[in-house]
Amino acid sequence: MNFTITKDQKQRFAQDGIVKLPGLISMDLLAELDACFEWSVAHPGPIASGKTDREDFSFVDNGNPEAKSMYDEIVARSGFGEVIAELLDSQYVGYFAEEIFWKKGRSNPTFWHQDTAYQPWSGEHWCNMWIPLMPMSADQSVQIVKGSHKGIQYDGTTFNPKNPTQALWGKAAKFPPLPDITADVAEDPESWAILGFELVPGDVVVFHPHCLHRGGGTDGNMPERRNMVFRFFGDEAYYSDHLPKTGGMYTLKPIAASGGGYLSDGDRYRPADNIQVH
Ligand SMILES: O=C(O)CCC(=O)C(=O)O
Repeated sequence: MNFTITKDQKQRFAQDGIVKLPGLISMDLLAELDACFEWSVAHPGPIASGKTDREDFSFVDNGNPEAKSMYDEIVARSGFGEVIAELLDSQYVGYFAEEIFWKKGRSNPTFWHQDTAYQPWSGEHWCNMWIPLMPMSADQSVQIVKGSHKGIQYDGTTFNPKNPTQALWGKAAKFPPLPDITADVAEDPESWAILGFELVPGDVVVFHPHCLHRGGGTDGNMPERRNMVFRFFGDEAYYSDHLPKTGGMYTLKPIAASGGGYLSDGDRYRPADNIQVH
């Protein structure tokens, strides 16, 4: 992959928690990613949500075990590992898994959340590579609260369309409730410092998954959105025991460590099942 990360891009990611890498992906690789996307839509995994056989839908698939070898293979030869190593200043880069988003017609945004309310992750060296497969406005693509990757852990959302801030863990955890950023911003556009980018295919956005972030919905003005996300971790990525063992929507399973046994609090994040890509 012929791409040099600039000092400014490194600084943006470290300080803001998000950076746009314009034109990172070649049209050939993009065509391959598009074919992977089509495969994922045709073969939803066990936790996929949304049906695509209607006018209005929001389809999301996440870490499909049947798709693992396909995504491991393409990510390993894509050159993304080198780019992430440079961006994070990390010797090691591991690849976690894919997430697929296809929204059409009238569909809700992906509500504000931090991935660390769902995953046992901590440390500086985590990133989501957010890849648009069609042109998008800043409002339609991913947006973050500037600098929130350095901030506190809020409760997660259950992604209930009737209640976008419904607590994921509630009393099972001591997290502060998720703020209603959408409502706050509707009342006062300056209430939160929000960053996002207009994108065309080939561009990539990289952001830290502890950032408060959301993805746009679709409507009459922007009737379709297709994108995929690849998650990576580096030297300073740790397993963290900050999530309750029970009581939320998810039961976290123990994660087998690459060195044997299971990951525990404070361990460098090196799962047996994830590949090294740099
Ligand atoms: O694309 C979206 O709608 C949300 C993206 C997201 O939540 C993520 O990348 O973790």
